[in-house]
Amino acid sequence: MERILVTGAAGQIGSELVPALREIYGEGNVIAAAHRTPLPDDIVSSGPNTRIDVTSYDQLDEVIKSYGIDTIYHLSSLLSVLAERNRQLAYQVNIHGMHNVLEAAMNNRLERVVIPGSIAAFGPGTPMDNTPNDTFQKPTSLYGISKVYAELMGNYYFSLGLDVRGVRLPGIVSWKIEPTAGTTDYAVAIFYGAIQQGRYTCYLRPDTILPMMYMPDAIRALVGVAQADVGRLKHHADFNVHSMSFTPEELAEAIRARLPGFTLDYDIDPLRQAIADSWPDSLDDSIARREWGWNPRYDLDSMVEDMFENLQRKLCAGRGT
Ligand code: VAH
Repeated sequence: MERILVTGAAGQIGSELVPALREIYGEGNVIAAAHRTPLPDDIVSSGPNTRIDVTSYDQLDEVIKSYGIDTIYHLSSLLSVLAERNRQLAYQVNIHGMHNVLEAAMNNRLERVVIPGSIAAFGPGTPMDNTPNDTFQKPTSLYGISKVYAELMGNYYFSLGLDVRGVRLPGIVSWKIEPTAGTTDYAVAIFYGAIQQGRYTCYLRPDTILPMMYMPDAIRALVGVAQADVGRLKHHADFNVHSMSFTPEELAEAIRARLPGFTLDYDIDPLRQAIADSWPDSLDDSIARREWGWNPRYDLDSMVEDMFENLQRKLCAGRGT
Protein backbone atom coordinates (compact mmCIF):
# COMPACT_ATOMS: atom_id res chain seq x y z
CA MET A 1 0.00 0.00 0.00
CA GLU A 2 2.00 2.97 -1.24
CA ARG A 3 -0.49 5.33 -2.94
CA ILE A 4 -3.70 5.67 -0.97
CA LEU A 5 -6.93 7.44 -1.91
CA VAL A 6 -9.32 8.34 0.91
CA THR A 7 -12.83 9.22 -0.25
CA GLY A 8 -15.11 11.07 2.16
CA ALA A 9 -12.00 12.72 3.60
CA ALA A 10 -13.97 15.74 4.89
CA GLY A 11 -16.17 13.57 7.10
CA GLN A 12 -15.96 12.63 10.78
CA ILE A 13 -13.76 9.54 10.17
CA GLY A 14 -12.03 10.64 6.96
CA SER A 15 -10.73 13.88 8.51
CA GLU A 16 -8.85 11.83 11.13
CA LEU A 17 -7.96 8.83 8.98
CA VAL A 18 -6.04 10.98 6.45
CA PRO A 19 -3.53 12.41 8.99
CA ALA A 20 -3.12 8.94 10.54
CA LEU A 21 -2.36 7.37 7.13
CA ARG A 22 -0.03 10.26 6.19
CA GLU A 23 1.89 9.59 9.40
CA ILE A 24 2.36 5.93 8.40
CA TYR A 25 2.81 6.13 4.61
CA GLY A 26 4.14 9.68 4.05
CA GLU A 27 2.15 12.85 3.42
CA GLY A 28 2.62 12.76 -0.36
CA ASN A 29 1.26 9.20 -0.62
CA VAL A 30 -2.22 9.82 0.82
CA ILE A 31 -4.64 11.67 -1.46
CA ALA A 32 -7.61 13.17 0.40
CA ALA A 33 -10.78 13.35 -1.70
CA ALA A 34 -14.08 15.04 -0.93
CA HIS A 35 -17.09 15.94 -3.05
CA ARG A 36 -18.62 19.28 -2.02
CA THR A 37 -17.69 19.53 1.70
CA PRO A 38 -14.55 21.63 2.21
CA LEU A 39 -11.57 19.65 3.47
CA PRO A 40 -10.17 20.66 6.91
CA ASP A 41 -7.23 23.11 6.66
CA ASP A 42 -4.72 20.65 8.16
CA ILE A 43 -5.53 18.11 5.44
CA VAL A 44 -5.25 20.67 2.63
CA SER A 45 -1.91 21.94 3.93
CA SER A 46 -0.31 18.57 4.66
CA GLY A 47 -0.66 16.67 1.40
CA PRO A 48 -2.38 16.11 -1.96
CA ASN A 49 -6.13 16.49 -2.17
CA THR A 50 -8.77 16.44 -4.87
CA ARG A 51 -12.49 16.74 -5.56
CA ILE A 52 -14.38 13.57 -6.45
CA ASP A 53 -17.99 12.52 -6.99
CA VAL A 54 -18.08 8.76 -6.35
CA THR A 55 -21.34 8.49 -8.30
CA SER A 56 -19.18 9.08 -11.41
CA TYR A 57 -17.21 5.99 -12.45
CA ASP A 58 -15.16 8.11 -14.88
CA GLN A 59 -14.08 10.57 -12.14
CA LEU A 60 -12.95 7.68 -9.94
CA ASP A 61 -11.11 6.01 -12.81
CA GLU A 62 -9.39 9.30 -13.73
CA VAL A 63 -8.23 9.99 -10.13
CA ILE A 64 -6.95 6.40 -9.73
CA LYS A 65 -4.95 6.66 -12.94
CA SER A 66 -3.65 10.23 -12.50
CA TYR A 67 -2.43 9.66 -8.92
CA GLY A 68 -1.25 6.05 -9.46
CA ILE A 69 -3.52 4.82 -6.64
CA ASP A 70 -3.05 1.26 -5.34
CA THR A 71 -5.33 1.39 -2.29
CA ILE A 72 -8.70 3.03 -1.56
CA TYR A 73 -10.24 3.68 1.86
CA HIS A 74 -13.79 4.38 0.72
CA LEU A 75 -15.58 6.46 3.37
CA SER A 76 -18.05 8.47 1.24
CA SER A 77 -21.53 7.74 2.53
CA LEU A 78 -24.75 9.35 3.68
CA LEU A 79 -25.25 8.45 7.36
CA SER A 80 -28.40 6.88 8.75
CA VAL A 81 -30.68 9.90 9.28
CA LEU A 82 -29.74 11.79 6.11
CA ALA A 83 -30.17 8.59 4.11
CA GLU A 84 -33.77 8.27 5.37
CA ARG A 85 -34.44 11.90 4.44
CA ASN A 86 -32.82 11.72 0.98
CA ARG A 87 -33.32 8.20 -0.37
CA GLN A 88 -32.32 9.01 -3.95
CA LEU A 89 -28.98 10.56 -2.97
CA ALA A 90 -28.37 7.78 -0.45
CA TYR A 91 -28.88 5.20 -3.21
CA GLN A 92 -26.57 7.12 -5.56
CA VAL A 93 -23.74 7.55 -3.03
CA ASN A 94 -24.03 4.52 -0.73
CA ILE A 95 -24.94 1.88 -3.32
CA HIS A 96 -24.07 3.15 -6.82
CA GLY A 97 -20.94 4.90 -5.46
CA MET A 98 -19.80 1.74 -3.66
CA HIS A 99 -20.29 -0.25 -6.86
CA ASN A 100 -18.23 2.31 -8.82
CA VAL A 101 -15.38 2.12 -6.31
CA LEU A 102 -15.24 -1.69 -6.38
CA GLU A 103 -15.51 -1.83 -10.17
CA ALA A 104 -12.87 0.91 -10.73
CA ALA A 105 -10.55 -0.80 -8.23
CA MET A 106 -11.03 -4.14 -10.02
CA ASN A 107 -10.47 -2.69 -13.48
CA ASN A 108 -7.34 -0.81 -12.35
CA ARG A 109 -6.06 -3.87 -10.48
CA LEU A 110 -5.76 -2.08 -7.15
CA GLU A 111 -4.01 -3.83 -4.26
CA ARG A 112 -6.70 -3.19 -1.67
CA VAL A 113 -10.02 -1.55 -0.91
CA VAL A 114 -11.05 -0.83 2.69
CA ILE A 115 -14.68 -0.11 3.50
CA PRO A 116 -16.30 1.01 6.78
CA GLY A 117 -19.17 -1.34 7.47
CA SER A 118 -21.56 -0.61 10.32
CA ILE A 119 -23.58 -2.08 13.16
CA ALA A 120 -26.44 -0.72 11.05
CA ALA A 121 -26.04 -3.84 8.88
CA PHE A 122 -27.98 -5.68 11.61
CA GLY A 123 -31.66 -5.22 12.40
CA PRO A 124 -34.62 -6.68 14.29
CA GLY A 125 -34.55 -10.47 14.66
CA THR A 126 -30.78 -10.52 15.09
CA PRO A 127 -29.45 -11.39 18.58
CA MET A 128 -29.05 -7.88 20.05
CA ASP A 129 -26.57 -8.73 22.77
CA ASN A 130 -23.10 -9.79 21.65
CA THR A 131 -24.35 -9.95 18.05
CA PRO A 132 -22.45 -12.78 16.28
CA ASN A 133 -20.18 -11.92 13.35
CA ASP A 134 -22.09 -14.29 11.03
CA THR A 135 -25.81 -14.10 11.63
CA PHE A 136 -29.22 -13.02 10.37
CA GLN A 137 -29.12 -9.55 8.74
CA LYS A 138 -32.43 -7.74 8.09
CA PRO A 139 -31.68 -4.03 8.62
CA THR A 140 -34.70 -1.72 8.46
CA SER A 141 -32.90 1.51 7.48
CA LEU A 142 -31.76 2.42 3.97
CA TYR A 143 -28.31 3.13 5.41
CA GLY A 144 -28.20 -0.35 6.97
CA ILE A 145 -29.36 -1.98 3.72
CA SER A 146 -26.60 -0.09 1.85
CA LYS A 147 -24.07 -1.41 4.38
CA VAL A 148 -25.20 -5.01 3.82
CA TYR A 149 -24.88 -4.37 0.07
CA ALA A 150 -21.35 -3.02 0.62
CA GLU A 151 -20.14 -5.99 2.62
CA LEU A 152 -21.75 -8.55 0.31
CA MET A 153 -20.26 -6.83 -2.74
CA GLY A 154 -16.90 -6.53 -0.95
CA ASN A 155 -16.84 -10.29 -0.37
CA TYR A 156 -18.03 -10.91 -3.95
CA TYR A 157 -15.19 -8.78 -5.41
CA PHE A 158 -12.76 -10.59 -3.09
CA SER A 159 -13.88 -13.83 -4.74
CA LEU A 160 -13.05 -12.21 -8.12
CA GLY A 161 -9.51 -11.42 -6.93
CA LEU A 162 -9.82 -7.86 -5.50
CA ASP A 163 -8.59 -7.68 -1.89
CA VAL A 164 -11.47 -5.95 -0.04
CA ARG A 165 -11.47 -5.52 3.75
CA GLY A 166 -14.15 -4.05 6.00
CA VAL A 167 -15.07 -3.60 9.65
CA ARG A 168 -18.57 -3.03 11.05
CA LEU A 169 -18.07 0.18 13.02
CA PRO A 170 -20.37 1.35 15.85
CA GLY A 171 -21.18 4.96 16.66
CA ILE A 172 -17.96 6.97 16.65
CA VAL A 173 -17.10 9.61 19.26
CA SER A 174 -14.57 12.27 18.26
CA TRP A 175 -13.76 15.95 18.77
CA LYS A 176 -12.27 17.10 15.42
CA ILE A 177 -15.33 17.20 13.12
CA GLU A 178 -18.85 17.19 14.63
CA PRO A 179 -21.14 14.67 12.82
CA THR A 180 -24.66 15.91 12.11
CA ALA A 181 -26.44 13.32 9.94
CA GLY A 182 -26.38 10.21 12.08
CA THR A 183 -28.28 8.50 14.87
CA THR A 184 -25.34 8.25 17.29
CA ASP A 185 -24.33 11.91 16.94
CA TYR A 186 -25.75 12.70 20.41
CA ALA A 187 -22.66 11.03 21.88
CA VAL A 188 -20.53 13.81 20.35
CA ALA A 189 -22.96 16.76 20.65
CA ILE A 190 -23.38 16.07 24.39
CA PHE A 191 -19.74 17.07 24.97
CA TYR A 192 -20.22 20.39 23.11
CA GLY A 193 -23.32 21.03 25.21
CA ALA A 194 -21.54 20.10 28.44
CA ILE A 195 -18.54 22.34 27.79
CA GLN A 196 -20.41 25.31 26.27
CA GLN A 197 -23.70 25.34 28.25
CA GLY A 198 -23.35 22.79 31.05
CA ARG A 199 -26.41 20.98 29.68
CA TYR A 200 -27.68 18.93 26.72
CA THR A 201 -31.06 17.79 25.37
CA CYS A 202 -30.85 14.22 24.05
CA TYR A 203 -33.04 12.92 21.20
CA LEU A 204 -32.77 9.25 22.33
CA ARG A 205 -34.39 7.71 25.42
CA PRO A 206 -32.21 7.53 28.59
CA ASP A 207 -31.99 3.72 28.40
CA THR A 208 -31.03 3.44 24.68
CA ILE A 209 -27.93 1.28 24.73
CA LEU A 210 -25.70 1.43 21.63
CA PRO A 211 -22.23 0.16 20.71
CA MET A 212 -19.79 3.08 20.53
CA MET A 213 -16.08 3.56 19.85
CA TYR A 214 -13.61 6.38 20.36
CA MET A 215 -12.08 7.66 17.12
CA PRO A 216 -8.48 6.51 17.77
CA ASP A 217 -9.79 2.95 18.08
CA ALA A 218 -11.86 3.30 14.89
CA ILE A 219 -8.71 4.37 13.05
CA ARG A 220 -6.87 1.38 14.55
CA ALA A 221 -9.64 -0.91 13.31
CA LEU A 222 -9.57 0.42 9.72
CA VAL A 223 -5.76 0.46 9.47
CA GLY A 224 -5.46 -2.81 11.37
CA VAL A 225 -7.76 -4.73 9.03
CA ALA A 226 -6.09 -3.12 6.00
CA GLN A 227 -2.61 -4.22 7.14
CA ALA A 228 -3.67 -7.74 8.17
CA ASP A 229 -2.01 -10.75 6.51
CA VAL A 230 -4.58 -11.93 3.97
CA GLY A 231 -3.44 -15.53 4.60
CA ARG A 232 -4.90 -15.33 8.12
CA LEU A 233 -8.28 -13.95 7.04
CA LYS A 234 -11.31 -16.17 6.66
CA HIS A 235 -13.59 -13.07 6.62
CA HIS A 236 -13.00 -10.02 4.45
CA ALA A 237 -15.50 -7.13 4.23
CA ASP A 238 -17.56 -8.04 7.28
CA PHE A 239 -15.67 -8.04 10.60
CA ASN A 240 -17.50 -7.08 13.79
CA VAL A 241 -15.41 -4.75 15.94
CA HIS A 242 -16.50 -3.70 19.43
CA SER A 243 -15.07 -1.56 22.21
CA MET A 244 -17.90 -0.34 24.51
CA SER A 245 -21.66 0.16 24.79
CA PHE A 246 -23.44 2.82 26.81
CA THR A 247 -26.75 4.66 27.22
CA PRO A 248 -27.21 8.45 27.23
CA GLU A 249 -27.66 8.26 31.03
CA GLU A 250 -24.41 6.32 31.47
CA LEU A 251 -22.53 8.80 29.28
CA ALA A 252 -24.01 11.69 31.27
CA GLU A 253 -22.84 10.05 34.52
CA ALA A 254 -19.28 9.79 33.14
CA ILE A 255 -19.44 13.47 32.08
CA ARG A 256 -20.76 14.50 35.54
CA ALA A 257 -17.70 12.87 37.10
CA ARG A 258 -15.77 15.67 35.37
CA LEU A 259 -18.48 18.34 35.33
CA PRO A 260 -20.64 17.87 38.49
CA GLY A 261 -23.35 20.36 37.53
CA PHE A 262 -23.98 18.89 34.05
CA THR A 263 -27.70 18.36 33.33
CA LEU A 264 -29.26 16.14 30.68
CA ASP A 265 -32.88 16.29 29.56
CA TYR A 266 -34.77 14.59 26.70
CA ASP A 267 -36.77 15.48 23.60
CA ILE A 268 -37.16 12.19 21.72
CA ASP A 269 -36.81 12.15 17.91
CA PRO A 270 -39.04 9.25 16.73
CA LEU A 271 -36.97 8.61 13.57
CA ARG A 272 -33.63 8.38 15.33
CA GLN A 273 -35.16 6.41 18.22
CA ALA A 274 -36.60 3.85 15.79
CA ILE A 275 -33.25 3.51 14.00
CA ALA A 276 -31.35 3.16 17.29
CA ASP A 277 -33.84 0.56 18.59
CA SER A 278 -33.20 -1.57 15.48
CA TRP A 279 -29.43 -1.73 16.08
CA PRO A 280 -27.53 -4.19 18.31
CA ASP A 281 -26.64 -3.45 21.95
CA SER A 282 -23.17 -4.98 21.59
CA LEU A 283 -21.14 -7.00 19.08
CA ASP A 284 -19.13 -10.23 19.42
CA ASP A 285 -15.78 -9.27 17.89
CA SER A 286 -13.92 -12.51 18.71
CA ILE A 287 -13.38 -13.26 14.99
CA ALA A 288 -11.61 -9.92 14.36
CA ARG A 289 -9.51 -10.51 17.49
CA ARG A 290 -8.59 -13.99 16.29
CA GLU A 291 -8.03 -13.34 12.57
CA TRP A 292 -6.10 -10.03 12.74
CA GLY A 293 -5.50 -9.11 16.38
CA TRP A 294 -8.18 -6.45 16.86
CA ASN A 295 -7.74 -4.90 20.30
CA PRO A 296 -9.33 -1.55 21.29
CA ARG A 297 -7.61 0.73 23.82
CA TYR A 298 -10.30 3.14 25.09
CA ASP A 299 -13.14 2.59 27.53
CA LEU A 300 -15.87 5.07 28.59
CA ASP A 301 -13.83 6.87 31.24
CA SER A 302 -10.62 7.23 29.20
CA MET A 303 -12.67 8.41 26.21
CA VAL A 304 -14.48 11.08 28.29
CA GLU A 305 -11.15 12.21 29.72
CA ASP A 306 -9.58 12.59 26.27
CA MET A 307 -12.68 14.21 24.76
CA PHE A 308 -12.75 16.92 27.47
CA GLU A 309 -9.04 17.61 27.11
CA ASN A 310 -9.15 18.00 23.31
CA LEU A 311 -12.57 19.58 22.89
CA GLN A 312 -11.95 22.23 25.58
CA ARG A 313 -8.72 23.14 23.81
CA LYS A 314 -10.44 23.21 20.39
CA LEU A 315 -13.38 25.34 21.63
CA CYS A 316 -11.10 27.75 23.49
CA ALA A 317 -8.92 28.12 20.38
CA GLY A 318 -12.10 28.77 18.38
CA ARG A 319 -12.98 31.62 20.77
CA GLY A 320 -9.41 32.86 20.40
CA THR A 321 -9.05 32.61 24.20
C1 VAH B 1 -24.89 7.00 12.20
N1 VAH B 1 -22.70 7.54 13.14
O1 VAH B 1 -25.35 7.33 13.30
C2 VAH B 1 -23.38 6.74 12.13
C3 VAH B 1 -23.05 5.29 12.37
C4 VAH B 1 -23.56 3.15 13.59
C5 VAH B 1 -23.83 4.63 13.48
O2 VAH B 1 -23.15 4.55 11.21
O3 VAH B 1 -25.56 6.89 11.19
